[in-house]
Amino acid sequence: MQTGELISVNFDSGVLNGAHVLESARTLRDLEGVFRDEAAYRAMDPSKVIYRTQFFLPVPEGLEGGLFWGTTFIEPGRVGDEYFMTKGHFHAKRDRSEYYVTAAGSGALILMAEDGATHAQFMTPGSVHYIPGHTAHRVANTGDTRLSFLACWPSDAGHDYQTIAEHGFSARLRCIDGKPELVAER
Ligand code: PAN
Ligand code: ZN
Repeated sequence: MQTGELISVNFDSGVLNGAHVLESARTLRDLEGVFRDEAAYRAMDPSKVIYRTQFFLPVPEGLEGGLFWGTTFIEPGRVGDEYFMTKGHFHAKRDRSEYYVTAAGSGALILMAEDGATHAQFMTPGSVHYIPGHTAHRVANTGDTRLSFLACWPSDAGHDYQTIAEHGFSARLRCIDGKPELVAER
């Protein structure tokens, strides 16, 4: 039996194990301009890690027909009244879709169509989220513990961060009276 590039996933923590698993981290410094409360952002330690990713890329990036696999771990916390969250992106090839599956913690997947229509799906261990093409996606950790979710996406999807950097999401998930609420920006 051929094992290939075998990796494993711990379904309780979402942690990936295997020789070919890559890792990266995003600190507050990397999230400049993401949160609305600039003063709160400036008052925090820029080297604080907000989220980490592990990923498995069995084929070259950009190859049509392949699939990538990864886990994202978002720490609990807030900048002002906004929960720690991922930068968010459209796929560079707009029609490429993706699955997210929650392993641990609780949060919200914020989805924005190209016309700006935004909605959120609650994430809880075991929840499966289909992200259609042409839809920007970002995850916020609304709980008190680390949020981990698995992801599977096409190897030719690519990431368009620029559109979000320029225009943002049309709604933000804010903590209002202790509860997450999606608030329209404009
Ligand atoms: C995920 C994301 C991951 C980190 O693997 O890349 O959660 O979020 P950002 O890429 O927005 O920083 C995915 O959606 N891949 O396509
Ligand atoms: Zn994606």
